[in-house]
Amino acid sequence: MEEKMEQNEAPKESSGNTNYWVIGIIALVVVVGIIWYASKGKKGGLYGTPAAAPSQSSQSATQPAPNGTQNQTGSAVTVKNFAFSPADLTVTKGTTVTWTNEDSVPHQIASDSGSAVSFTGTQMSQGQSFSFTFDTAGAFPYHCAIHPTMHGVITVK
Ligand SMILES: [Cu+2]
Repeated sequence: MEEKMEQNEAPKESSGNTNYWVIGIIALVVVVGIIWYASKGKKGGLYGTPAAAPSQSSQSATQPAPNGTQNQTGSAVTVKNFAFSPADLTVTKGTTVTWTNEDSVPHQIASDSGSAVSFTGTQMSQGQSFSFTFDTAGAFPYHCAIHPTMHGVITVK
């Protein structure tokens, strides 16, 4: 009987100690939280608006986004359904334009006879591509040598 009494009392004491620990830890967390929040508020007041610093990155977002994701430094034109997409592409000087044929029939990029820059590729089967780097500013019309009704323009600035 006496042993049972001792066993019952023991958990009571330990649980009492545990409660003190929990209260102490909670109090510590609250105090640290208040100090952290106060110091954060002070910094914001001293240094003004910290959100103004990283606004410079939005200025360089004028580059045309390529259709595909194959080449990072160039621009992509998709040849699909007997059409160029985009048919009118504007790039900066030095940009490599890559045409990729997604049709089951072959296509062939060919600059128009009046174009100041000549760029004519070989026949592209499905999945094949042709690349040309434009180093001269101007508007350069092209077509498909196999299907003369397909037209496109590369504008270099
Ligand atoms: Cu074609």
